Amino acid sequence: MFRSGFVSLIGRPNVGKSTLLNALLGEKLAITSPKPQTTRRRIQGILTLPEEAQIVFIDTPGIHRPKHKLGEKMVKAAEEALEGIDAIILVIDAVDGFIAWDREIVELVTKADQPVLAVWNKVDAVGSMEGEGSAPAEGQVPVGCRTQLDQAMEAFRQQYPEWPTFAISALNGQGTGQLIAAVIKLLPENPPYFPDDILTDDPERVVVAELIREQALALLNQEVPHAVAVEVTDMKDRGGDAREYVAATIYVERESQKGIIIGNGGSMLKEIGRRARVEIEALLGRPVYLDLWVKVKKDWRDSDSKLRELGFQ
Ligand SMILES: Nc1nc2c(ncn2[C@@H]2O[C@H](COP(=O)(O)OP(=O)(O)O)[C@@H](O)[C@H]2O)c(=O)[nH]1
Ligand SMILES: [Mg+2]
Repeated sequence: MFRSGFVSLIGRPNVGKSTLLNALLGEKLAITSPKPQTTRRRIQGILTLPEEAQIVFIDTPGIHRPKHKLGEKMVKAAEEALEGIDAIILVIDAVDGFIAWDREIVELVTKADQPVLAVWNKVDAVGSMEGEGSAPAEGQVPVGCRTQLDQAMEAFRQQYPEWPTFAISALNGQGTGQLIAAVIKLLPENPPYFPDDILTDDPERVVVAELIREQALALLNQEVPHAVAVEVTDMKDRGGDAREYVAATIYVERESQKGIIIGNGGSMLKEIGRRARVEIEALLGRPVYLDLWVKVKKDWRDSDSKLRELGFQ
C-alpha cells in the first residue's frame, strides 16, 4: 500500500521552515539564513521512501505583512500553498513560543481545513534549566527553560486538541523521523507523483540561483540582502574534463548597492562566488566554473514587469 501526497510547511518568517525541509529531505534544497524573508517562492522537495510513500513538501515564504509588491507575491505564494494539499506542518519557534503572530497564521491554517501537525522547532536552543522564573508574556518561552516550553506546548495542545504536536530540532535532526512517520499516516493511498530519484521539480537554474543568493545574504549586511535577486543566464556542460560553465547575474536596486556587492577591488563578489561555487558543485555533483555579474535593476521589488522578468509569477 503506497501513500503519496502534498504537505505544506507554514509559519511566520525565521521559525526554521527551510531548515526543516532540508532536514526532512536529508539534502540541502532550500536556502536558509538568520535574516527574515529569505525564502521568496514556493519550493517543492520530494521525499521518496521506496515501496512506502512519497511526500512532496512545499516550503513557503513566511507569512508576513507585505511592504512592497515582492512581499505581496510572497504572501500569496504562502497562501496558495494551502490549496490542493493533504496535510499541513505548522512550524512554531520553540524559543519564542506561541505568539500572537502565530495565532494569525493558525486562522489561515484552520481555513484550509486539512490535518495539521504542529511542530515546535529549535528545541536544541531551549536548555534543560528547571525554571521557576517569571511568568512569560503571551506564551513566550525564555531561552534555557525546558519546563516553560513544556507548559507552552501543553497550553497549545489544550487549545488545539486535534493537532498532534512535535518537539524537534531541524538543525540536528532530533524528532524528524517521528514527524515523517506521522506525515505518512495522513497521506492517501496513491501511486507516486514523481519519479523516485528526484529531489525537486524546480528547474536546476532556479535552485542554483538560490544558492548564489544565499551566499550574498550571508555576507551582506542590513538592507542590501533584501534588494538582491539572482538570475542564472547560462549553464553549459563543456564536455571532457572541463568544468561546467555557469553564468549568473546578481541584480540590485541601486548603484550604491552594486558597489557594496562588488566590494573593494572585487573582493566581495569574489567571496560570494567562491562560497556559492562550493554549494553548486555539491548540488550538481560536478566541478563548476562560476561567472558572476552584477547589474542594477532599479526598484525591481516594486515593479510588476521587473518581477516578471526575474521569474516571479
Ligand atoms: N538552534 C536552531 N536554529 C534553527 C533551527 N532551525 C532553523 N534554525 C535557524 O533559524 C534561522 C531561520 O531558519 P530558516 O530555515 O531560514 O527559517 P524560515 O524563514 O522559516 O525558512 C536560521 O538561522 C536557522 O539556522 C533549529 O532547529 N535550531
Ligand atoms: Mg525559508
